[in-house]
Amino acid sequence: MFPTRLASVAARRSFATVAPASSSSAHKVVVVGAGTAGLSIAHQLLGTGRFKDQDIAVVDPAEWHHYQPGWTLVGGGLKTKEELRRRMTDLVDPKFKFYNTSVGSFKPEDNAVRLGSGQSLQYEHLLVAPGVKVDFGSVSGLPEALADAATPVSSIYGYESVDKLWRDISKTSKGRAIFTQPAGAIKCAGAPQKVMWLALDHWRQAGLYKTDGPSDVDITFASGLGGMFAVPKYAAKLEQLRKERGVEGLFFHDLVSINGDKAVFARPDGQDKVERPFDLLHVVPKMGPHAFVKDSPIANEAGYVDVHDNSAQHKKYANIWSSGDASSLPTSKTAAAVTAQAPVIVNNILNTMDGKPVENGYDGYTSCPLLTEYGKVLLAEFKYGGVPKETFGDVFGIDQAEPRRSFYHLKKDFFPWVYYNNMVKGTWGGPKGWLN
Ligand code: UQ1
Repeated sequence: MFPTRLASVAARRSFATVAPASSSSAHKVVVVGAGTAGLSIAHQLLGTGRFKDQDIAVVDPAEWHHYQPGWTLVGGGLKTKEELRRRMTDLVDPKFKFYNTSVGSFKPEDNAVRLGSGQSLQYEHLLVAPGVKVDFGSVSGLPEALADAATPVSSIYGYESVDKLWRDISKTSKGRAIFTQPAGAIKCAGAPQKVMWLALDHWRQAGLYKTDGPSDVDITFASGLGGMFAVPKYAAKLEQLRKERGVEGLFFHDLVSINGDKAVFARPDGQDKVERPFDLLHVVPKMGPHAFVKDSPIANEAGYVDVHDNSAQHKKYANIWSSGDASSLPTSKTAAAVTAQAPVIVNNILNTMDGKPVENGYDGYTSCPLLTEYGKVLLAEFKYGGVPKETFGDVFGIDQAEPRRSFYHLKKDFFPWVYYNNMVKGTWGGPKGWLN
């Protein structure tokens, strides 16, 4: 009797692990990506109480989830990269089926996603939120320079190199520091200058940087774009700061390669390339959609998931939704944008399940808490069209283009806290406060 019982336990165990793929491959909602958008929306859906265990599947190959808005703080020596990450398995609710693997391809005509493992998942609704790829290869010589601890070349846009910038800033006591920003869409368009403002403040406090005369360290902001920021109201303030602080602005200078201690920039309209020597170089590479999104039937021409601007519903497939950096939503790529997109998408998925119309509730809200020095942040908040939509301006009648200490504490202390305690758990609505 004893051996039989053991045998039956063993049999059950092996059944559990070798169960045929089809038995667990149909879900009400499949969420691709367990980043800010994927986790917020998946947990908000679960929180409605309308889903049973395993009704929702989450797909992501990563072992770690990173609070990337905090990486500017790592660049400025204010936080460690380790304190900003969590294990995926600690963030994904056990009521989800978690496929800790990559996506191979989308089969929207069959309502299916094929995983990298070969398994197929059927869905009633699909949320596509895998983010964008940071293309370190877009600047020739960059991968090699980042990997070499002896070069003064860093990038806060990758876990491996995010802490190299602060080492370089602390080591630098003279010479030319160049901070770049590429042409094209990137995550958090303010980050390339946030780290520059912190570096400037650090050197200023160390007596190495003077805004009103010759300095030991000189600073250049080299951008592939035409100005400091895309929204006129905040661009004006940031351009004023740049001039007041004596930072050189090289606009329409798009970094294309690193040759030893020289940075090479492409110029528009067939103008000759510009070469600049540096003693410190902070690089922001180009970014773009992952190949499995770009080369799929759900992408637009640019490679982003082709959704309506105000509902996030796919333009061709009514049961596909997209949020965050991978979506075609024409706003800037931030976690703050996701706070406003998530409740709209959750409502729209439920409405569609109930045969009700979708709401066009997303107005393009996004935000950029822009560090301008240690202790101060300019809190840019805006919607589609670059129109300011200021949470505190509207309540307290203040001008958020003015850098403030209170905004600094929001950025450095409150947002990282509320992110892991509430946002990824589906209970944070950004400017709307706590949900439920
Ligand atoms: C926000 O909710 C959030 O997420 C936690 C951020 O972190 C990245 C932000 O930068 C911003 C601006 C918000 C929006 C919230 C308020 C209160 C303005």
